[in-house]
Amino acid sequence: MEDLDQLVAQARANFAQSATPADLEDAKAVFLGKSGRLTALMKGLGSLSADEKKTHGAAINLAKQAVEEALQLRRQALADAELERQLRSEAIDVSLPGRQHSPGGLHPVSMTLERIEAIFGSMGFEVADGPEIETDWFNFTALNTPADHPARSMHDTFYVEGGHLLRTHTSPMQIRHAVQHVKRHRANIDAGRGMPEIRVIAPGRTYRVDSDATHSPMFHQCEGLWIGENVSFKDLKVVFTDFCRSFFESGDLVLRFRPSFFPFTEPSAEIDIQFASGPLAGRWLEVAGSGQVHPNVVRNMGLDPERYIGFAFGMGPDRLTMLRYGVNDLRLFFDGDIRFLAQFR
Ligand code: 2U9
Repeated sequence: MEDLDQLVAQARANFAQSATPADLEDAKAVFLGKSGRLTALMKGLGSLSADEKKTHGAAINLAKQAVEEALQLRRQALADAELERQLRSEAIDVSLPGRQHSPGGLHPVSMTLERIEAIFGSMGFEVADGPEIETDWFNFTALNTPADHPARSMHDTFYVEGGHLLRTHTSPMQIRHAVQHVKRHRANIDAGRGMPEIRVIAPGRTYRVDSDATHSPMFHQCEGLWIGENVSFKDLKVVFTDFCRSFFESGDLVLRFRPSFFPFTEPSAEIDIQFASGPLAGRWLEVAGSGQVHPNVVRNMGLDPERYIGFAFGMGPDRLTMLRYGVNDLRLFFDGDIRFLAQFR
């Protein structure tokens, strides 16, 4: 009969060389499978005498137990190794520093828009909203812009299908707000009971065909409008002076109003500011345009310009932000470079 000791030693060697559970199952089959070597020896007992069956059978059983024990030890060893591998691959080194998620922050121009809204809100101004894709009427005609005005030309304005355009200023929102306000109070106005004053700002994105260090195709504007039965240029000077001193946190900042022309205001004036101290001290810096709303525009709101009068202004929040933080290239606001934007967190 085959040397059982050699068989058991061979089985242990094969199991030890089995690197995976599948290899081990193949090695097991060589000894314990249906056509395995130990199974064959058991089948061979049938041809022996009773005494030989007894002694050989016992020896084969002992060998089978040894092979099964070796098989079980190797299975456990492979399972332990696999568990160890998993633990290593999923191990978390708790001594590592946490992942730094840098906190977000508002865009500097958004901070400026919020600041503008808060300051004018404290003076009783509402905040208007409105479409960025506008009609010719609300963007130009309602604002007394002549049919042949250069601003209407393609080289200044982005036109889209159907004769619509990307608004070139936020004035359309002012007109829309005023028209709605007048409609709401039409009965009282016509009955001579008047209406609550229109006091609104209109911040938002505007679009012009232009691009350089101080111009971007998309930029921001904020306009203001105060219409009542007796709102004068003096009121404009007081309101805008208060706004600038609050916005720039400079109580001794001074303004000057320089005569100018806009189709939608008459008289019109550019507004310059001058700081008494700091890096920009002594220089006149243009920050806005303004004027008394043109009678034609008052009429386009649905009001009688003999009875209703007031002022309007327009400023550039991007420019105010550049002045406030000393930024010298407008394009930095729109490049999306976190290294630049993180400075304002
Ligand atoms: C209505 C009536 C009048 C808004 C005004 C300006 C003067 C002005 C620009 C200056 C450069 C905006 O910052 S900028 O891009 N604006 O100069 N805007 S008066 O006048 C209005 C608006 C709405 C119904």
